[in-house]
Amino acid sequence: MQLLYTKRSPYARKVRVVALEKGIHLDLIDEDLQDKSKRLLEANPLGKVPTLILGNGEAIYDSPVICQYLDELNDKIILIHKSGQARYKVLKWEAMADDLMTIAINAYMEKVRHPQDFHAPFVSSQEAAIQKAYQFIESRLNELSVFSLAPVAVASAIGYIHFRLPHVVAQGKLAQWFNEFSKRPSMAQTIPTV
Ligand SMILES: N[C@@H](CCC(=O)N[C@@H](CS)C(=O)NCC(=O)O)C(=O)O
Repeated sequence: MQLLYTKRSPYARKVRVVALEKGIHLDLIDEDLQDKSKRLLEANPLGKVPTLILGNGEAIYDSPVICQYLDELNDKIILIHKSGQARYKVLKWEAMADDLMTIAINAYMEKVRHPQDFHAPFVSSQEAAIQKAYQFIESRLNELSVFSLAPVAVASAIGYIHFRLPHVVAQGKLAQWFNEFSKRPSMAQTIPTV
């Protein structure tokens, strides 16, 4: 299986961590999002990463769907409970973490696109949303103490914020949790880089 990805993408990081934890080999194909490959544009109508291409050529996206696909490939370690309340709890955490990634990307990109005249109220509102999410996560760290896709998604989001918005880093107990979780080899191998 091939994973079209970038080393920066937090959504792709989540997928890569899932694959590493489950011992699933992915051929990583680094995409240039400023000059998308024909392969990416043919595989995914929106040209987004991550996109997974199966051996038979079928493409799978987006990251939540890829994570579910990979999780069902083997039982080495289960990251998404198979059914019931526990399953929806994990998926809800993932949804929140994915939106946190999107908020961070939007805040970062606004400054990249308009370095001289970025929309300061927009950036401030996005950064305030990140702080609010930090408080929410810190108050529920017990829900992230058992390994699943939930902490993987949350840590991938925080890792991206630390990478792109270093003035909005997590503090206190949340920082401690993040630093500890980041010691997992799957996390250490997927630290975002340009
Ligand atoms: N909902 C998608 C979001 C993926 C996404 O937005 N990826 C970004 C990179 S981090 C991307 O491909 N951007 C390029 C573009 O939108 O043209 C997922 O979870 O996979």
